[in-house]
Formats: sequence, C-alpha cells, structure tokens
Amino acid sequence: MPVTQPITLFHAPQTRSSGTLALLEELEAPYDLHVLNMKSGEQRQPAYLAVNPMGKVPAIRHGDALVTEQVAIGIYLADLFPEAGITPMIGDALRGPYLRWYVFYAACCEPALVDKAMKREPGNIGMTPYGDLPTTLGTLTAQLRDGPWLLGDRFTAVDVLWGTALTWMTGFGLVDAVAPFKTYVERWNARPSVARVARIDADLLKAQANS
Ligand SMILES: N[C@@H](CCC(=O)N[C@@H](CS)C(=O)NCC(=O)O)C(=O)O
Repeated sequence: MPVTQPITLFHAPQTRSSGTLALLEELEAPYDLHVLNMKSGEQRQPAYLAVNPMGKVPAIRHGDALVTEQVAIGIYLADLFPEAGITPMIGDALRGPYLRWYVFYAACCEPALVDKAMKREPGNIGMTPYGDLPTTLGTLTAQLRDGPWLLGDRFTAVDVLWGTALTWMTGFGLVDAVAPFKTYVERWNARPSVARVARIDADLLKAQANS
C-alpha cells in the first residue's frame, strides 16, 4: 500500500484515539479526521459499526486497509513513516523489545488495570493472562527506571502509547505516580504533540457541545 494513500483517523476527542492522533502528529503524517460524537452514540450507529463492528475508536482507513485496535494501528502507522526516526524497523536490535512493549500494553497492562478499575477478581495467577497486577506494574516500573524512554535513550512510537496511557492511569489514580511513572509522564507531556492534540480535542469537544 503506497504511503501516499489518504489516512483517515476515526476519532473521538479525549479517548484512546487521542493517542493515535498524537502518533500521527509525532510522525508528521498527513491525515484527516472523521470525528465521532460519543455522547450521541455515533459509535454504535450502523455507519460506524461498518467501520469497526466493536463500536470502538480508534480505527484508521489507509487506502483500502482498515485497521482497528490502537496497538495494531500504532505499529502500522509507525512502520509507514520510518523517516520520522521513531520506528525501530526489522533488523534494528530494538525491534523485538519495541514490539514486546506494544503488546505488553494490550495483553497485560490494560486488562490488569481494567480488572482493578472494575473491582474484578483476576482469579488464579496461572490462568490470568497478565498473572497479577503487582508483577505487571513491577515489570513496567523496572523497564522505566533507567529511562528516559521505555527503550532507553531513544524516543520511539511505543512511548506515544505508554506516555498517553500512563497519563490517564496516574491521572485517574489507577496506578500510584511512583517516581519512574511520574517523570516519564512529565517528559511525555512536555512534547509539542501533546499540546497540539489537547488543542484539537478541546476544539472538537466545544464544537460537539454546540451542535
Ligand atoms: N481494544 C480497543 C479498545 C478501544 C476503546 O475501548 N475505545 C473506547 C474509547 S477510549 C471506545 O471507543 N468506547 C466507545 C464505546 O464503547 O461506546 C483498542 O485498544 O483500540
């Protein structure tokens, strides 16, 4: 698929798709937005269910390719724009760890925190995909301890996912803002892409409130 095909992000302000928007900004990728109004339930209308039957954002369309799930979208977009310099490509020693930390988010960290938020007992450690929450968070804390970024000195696309996620996780008090998380979140939030996305989302929310 040529990169020159248009990219459309299906986006709702201040949701997981804001992380995808930040990635597009970091990649300096051309894109357009298809904005959904979650309050009016647009994500559950047939038009959007034809895009993502799960009724969730983000989703992207790139030419004929439709991609859902923020982790898949992140890997896909970062691979499309290697010239931005934030994608460890195949052959780079960081490629494996880079994929590991993308998948760790969706396979371990988010399920563990959603269980916690919903006050659900995770059950037997051997049957739970993430084991237990302390081990999951301990593994992440150890990885971030040396910093400044998840993979060390180099800022990569996976930091967009983790920076965004740890901002809301610490913001909502789902995880304690221990030193490695706090400094990482501050470092991420100092990036210009974060301010740009905050402005875009604020304008979209205002427009939706007035519609
Ligand atoms: N597994 C999906 C989860 C996406 C998700 O939960 N998105 C939320 C917004 S943060 C959503 O679209 N919720 C709308 C709804 O369920 O009505 C992913 O990682 O992309």
